[in-house]
Amino acid sequence: MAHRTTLEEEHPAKAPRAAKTPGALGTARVAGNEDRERVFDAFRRWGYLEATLDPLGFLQPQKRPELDGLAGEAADEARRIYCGKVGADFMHLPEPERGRWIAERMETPAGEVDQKKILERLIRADLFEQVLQARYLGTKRFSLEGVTALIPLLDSILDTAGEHGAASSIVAMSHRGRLNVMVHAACKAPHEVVAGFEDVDPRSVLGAGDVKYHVGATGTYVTSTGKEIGIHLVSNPSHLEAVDPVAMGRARAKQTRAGVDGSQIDRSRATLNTVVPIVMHGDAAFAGQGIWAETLNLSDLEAYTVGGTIHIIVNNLIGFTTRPTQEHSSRFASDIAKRQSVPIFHVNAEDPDAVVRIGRIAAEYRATFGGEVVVDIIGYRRHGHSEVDDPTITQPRLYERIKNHPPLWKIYAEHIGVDAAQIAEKIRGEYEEEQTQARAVKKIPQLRKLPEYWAPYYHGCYKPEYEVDTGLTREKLAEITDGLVRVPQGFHVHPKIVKLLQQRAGMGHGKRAVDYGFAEALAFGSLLLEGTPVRLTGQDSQRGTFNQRHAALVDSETEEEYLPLAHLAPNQGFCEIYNSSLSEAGCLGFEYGFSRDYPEALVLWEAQFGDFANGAQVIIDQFISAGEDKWNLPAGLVMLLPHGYEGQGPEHSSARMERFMQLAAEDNMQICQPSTAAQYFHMLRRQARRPWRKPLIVFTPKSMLRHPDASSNIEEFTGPRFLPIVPDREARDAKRILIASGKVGHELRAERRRRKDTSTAILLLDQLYPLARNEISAAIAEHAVARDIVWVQEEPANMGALSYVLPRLERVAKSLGLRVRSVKRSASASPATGSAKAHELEQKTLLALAFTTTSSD
Ligand SMILES: Cc1ncc(C[n+]2csc(CCOP(=O)(O)OP(=O)(O)O)c2C)c(N)n1
Repeated sequence: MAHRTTLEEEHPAKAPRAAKTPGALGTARVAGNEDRERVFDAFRRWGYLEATLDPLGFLQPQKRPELDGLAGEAADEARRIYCGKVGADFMHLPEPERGRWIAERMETPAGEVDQKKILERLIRADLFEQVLQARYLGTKRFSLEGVTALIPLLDSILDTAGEHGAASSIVAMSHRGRLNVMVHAACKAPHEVVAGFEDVDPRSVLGAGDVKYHVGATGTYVTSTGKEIGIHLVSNPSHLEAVDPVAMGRARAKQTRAGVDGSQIDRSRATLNTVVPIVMHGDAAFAGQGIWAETLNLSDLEAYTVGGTIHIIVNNLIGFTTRPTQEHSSRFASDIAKRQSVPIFHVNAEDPDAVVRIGRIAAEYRATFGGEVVVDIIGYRRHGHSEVDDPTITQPRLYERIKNHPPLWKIYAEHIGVDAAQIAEKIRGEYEEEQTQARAVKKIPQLRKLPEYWAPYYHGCYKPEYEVDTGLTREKLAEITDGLVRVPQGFHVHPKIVKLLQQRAGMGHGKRAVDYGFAEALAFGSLLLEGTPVRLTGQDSQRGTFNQRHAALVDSETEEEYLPLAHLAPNQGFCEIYNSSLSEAGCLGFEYGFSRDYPEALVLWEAQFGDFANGAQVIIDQFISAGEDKWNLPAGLVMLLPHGYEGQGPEHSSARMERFMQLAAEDNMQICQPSTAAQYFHMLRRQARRPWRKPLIVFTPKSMLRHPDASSNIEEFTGPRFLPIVPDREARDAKRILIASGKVGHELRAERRRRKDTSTAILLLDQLYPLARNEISAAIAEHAVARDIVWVQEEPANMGALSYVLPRLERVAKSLGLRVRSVKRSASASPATGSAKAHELEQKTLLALAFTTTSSD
């Protein structure tokens, strides 16, 4: 039988999840008050289920046996408070003081609200949409109508946040009501926003730019007491919820800027309250999207906390054509937030006074406890998913009801006894005038601008003048080394780490070759001493997945942590190196966001193995790769992706290099695979010291981390620079030139030694994008008698850098009169074999072929 739901049957008897902390809140325990308290506690716990939350009445109150039969003065009062137009769902909070605080707020009579102002805002929110509807029929704008109380809700949150010290707010949201928010919260001039509908200058955005309901906006909101709050509406892709971690990372960066003093960061409540993150969600997306669940889990972690985000679910009880019974296995879309200490306030969107009150409580809660809070504002969607969509096909009864339902401002005007017709006409006139102005606009206005801390940096296409030298003197390297191997008095160092520190001391003083782990520490240490902050996060990144980093030393008796990099000198840059939660999309999105607002810092995210980065594909595709092209927004984030075929199976080998190569265009990113420790050092320093800010994708080694062939002599750290291609000065009279990147290049060199081959040159391509054609030409031209060029990669033919590199190498080779062939594994659906022995066989064959393939094959 087909699944059928009648409207009234929706959410039949889905039991809410059991609360985590049963028991009374313990407020006002005066003798004789116990009964009253018991009654109140029952309503505090279950009342939200009986609240009247849906203006159209589809989401029926759910009767609870615990509240059945409770009568008397206390029960009446508690019912009025907890089962009205607000459903406060907070008894799952494990901290009793938070619960008490909320109960007290709920049980104290609501303060005055400015009803005239609320009415005006509701009219504005509605008529802004209507003027657009009248003028741009058949154009998508994702109207807010049905949940216009969002605008007074934002007013209330911002006004309250202002009282608690907010100087700016990072605001993220999807399509629904975005243009409305741009005008009424980010306070952009309506004609600038409306100009997006005119599409006046298509040539300026050929192949680039984004649709109007995705672009960001910066503006200034003035609170009811005249305080200015900078609003940063974050640009976002269509991918719902993908912006959540980005907004959080941006907020963290801005809070860090507000609290930083040299190497120290003040994260007091007062500092965190200066930047307030507000994230708006659709109900279907909130319940369904994993990236949001990952982001929520970051909220109370030291590495990520922003002192609480205020979440608003703009809940129209529908997702495109899908009703809630098909969207979430819970009564409310918001229930996922209950897994953490997050209060949820459901509020009927047609009680604007209650909405405003809840906005105030939510913002106060965040300012007081530094925790996440959810406001689930429940209304409806007046039109189809977009305005060109006919919703009567899928929800005929719902839309019949909506058709006859007056706009909120009319209901509210009547409720407060005001004749709003004149105000409405005046406001309509204003927006029509703005619309006329929009038609005169010749060029689509920039709704946002980069903050001033971006002024020293460039983006766009690469220019050689951006290059800088990255070498350091031996003395400087020795000085950094001494700082890196120093531990505080009384700190108990693990015996293995004692040895490691001794070896590192030897490396930095030129007594033994420097490996990758220490090369990285030298790069970070040097940058920190130059004042560049360093922030690195990833799974197990403090120690390093391959036991290579040891950035945080652990006291073997107390488990206390010590970061030598954070204690090099009093006036150094701040250093944050954290183990991340086990998330890719959430954590990578966060660091992208952080890098967007901290161009002075070297910001790195590390995958456990590069292959896992595709869990964050949406962040890679939508932000890192395309962010500059769509929104003209630069970022200097570094992604570290362990790579290399070492017999560890299909998910621990490839890092999906082909995906990054395919995304590369218009100098949107850099893709590197440094072949030696010194190359890694120069590449990291270049990324921070060069004024050009671009994402940097790095394929990092695994087995080569400590391999002598990839280690570097200390002299190589003295300079001058990173080489995009490492030439071969060993092979004389080479007839064949092998070009490879990463570990396989070293294996080819070892194979050459084994074969005592003197007729093969091996070039290591350390920068795959942008491809340095001149340097490649020059490195090839050093081998004048060579006839063949062979690209060698470990990946199958349909993967790796081959599709990108080969045609470009062919062009270079052609100009030199040479031919290019390639050696690779056969095309395969899976990146690598699961058998270590099969891997060995394959690898042997690959190396042999590289030395035997000829142009006549
Ligand atoms: C990740 C992702 N999947 C699918 C879509 C296509 N899509 C656009 S809007 C929408 C429904 C969203 O519903 P909801 O979150 O409730 O927001 P509303 O539009 O109702 O405000 C869908 C499925 C998308 N934009 N992003």
